Amino acid sequence: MSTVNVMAKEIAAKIVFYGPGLSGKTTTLKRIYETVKPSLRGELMTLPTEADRTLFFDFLPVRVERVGDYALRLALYTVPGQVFYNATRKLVLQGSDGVVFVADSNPGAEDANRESMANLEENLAEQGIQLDSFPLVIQYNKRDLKNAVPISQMRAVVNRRNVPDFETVAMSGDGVLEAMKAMIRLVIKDLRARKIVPSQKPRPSAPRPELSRDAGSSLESQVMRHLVTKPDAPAAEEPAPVAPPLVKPTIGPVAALAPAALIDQARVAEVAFSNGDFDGCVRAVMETLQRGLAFAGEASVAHQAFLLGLNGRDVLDVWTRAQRGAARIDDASFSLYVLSQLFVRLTQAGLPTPEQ
Ligand SMILES: Nc1nc2c(ncn2[C@@H]2O[C@H](COP(=O)(O)OP(=O)(O)OP(=O)(O)O)[C@@H](O)[C@H]2O)c(=O)[nH]1
Ligand SMILES: [Mg+2]
Repeated sequence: MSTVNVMAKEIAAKIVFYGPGLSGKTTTLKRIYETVKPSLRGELMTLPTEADRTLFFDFLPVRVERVGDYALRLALYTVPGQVFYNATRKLVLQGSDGVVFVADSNPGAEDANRESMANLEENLAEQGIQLDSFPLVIQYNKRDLKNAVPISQMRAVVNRRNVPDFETVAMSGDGVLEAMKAMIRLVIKDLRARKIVPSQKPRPSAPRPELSRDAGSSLESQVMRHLVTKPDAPAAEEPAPVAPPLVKPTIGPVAALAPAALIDQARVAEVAFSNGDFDGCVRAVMETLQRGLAFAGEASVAHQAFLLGLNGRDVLDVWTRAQRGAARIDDASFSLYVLSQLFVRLTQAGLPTPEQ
């Protein structure tokens, strides 16, 4: 869910890469990570199994320096494509502002593409969202395959809505940024239509901008100038201003979402995770959860979770995993995920208040 901090003039939007198993979602995110200026990106967090399949989700925070008067912060997620991870897909999809659907051009993947698109539609509908009016972009990935399914056939299977679509080769990065660019444009348009972001007002003192195809394209070029590093791109007319780093390198994606009062504790959990100390990670998450939930007021943990709109079963699950000990990587990653949810809920609730 997009959040707008009017005081800080910052918009945060969540974009999810969706699609069948092995279609190239994680590879796409890795290419984006490599392309974005280091000063504008956070850590890429991936949680693969031994066979390199996404277990829970991948996450990459990216900061686009300016959209009009606002700084745009994007949280890019991939879902696990394997059919039996639907519960995880639903969780990751919650509160998303746009979806990049990564379809597989492999001839054997036609059914999987169709089923994954239907699954997206169904999971969004459960959240009260109609795909017809939701920002959606399609990548036809693996176009390098000699026997790639013809585009017209791919379109017939996954693009009945005629949304912007792109041929991509995530392995080399071909087309990936074009798709991302279209996604950003649609998300911003949608945020404006929903009046979450104010429309760009003309500035009387500013020189008249050159005519562009539409309002979005000038915005888009502004966004991309700040976002992308292309080694072979011609030099920009004026040097892009140096942006402050999104997060200090020592802060990972979970701590980056934390309110200031909880950043250090969240970092303890993240550092434990990256050191393979999964027990320590789950314990640190539990302590941080307790402190964070306390911002909801004096009440039982269940009531605090309820007030913040957190799933009580998830909170209980973290508790159980912490008590049980001998935590594994999935215990730790699940705990970090629940902690991220808490941070998002706290931000939405405006907690902690300055007095706290
Ligand atoms: N030929 C070709 N292979 C690709 C391309 N993109 C990804 N792959 C390969 O496809 C396989 C799966 O890629 P991933 O990015 O892990 O796929 P995924 O969609 O994240 O898969 P899940 O996490 O299981 O849902 C890997 O072996 C990639 O190297 C591409 O554009 N062309
Ligand atoms: Mg993956």
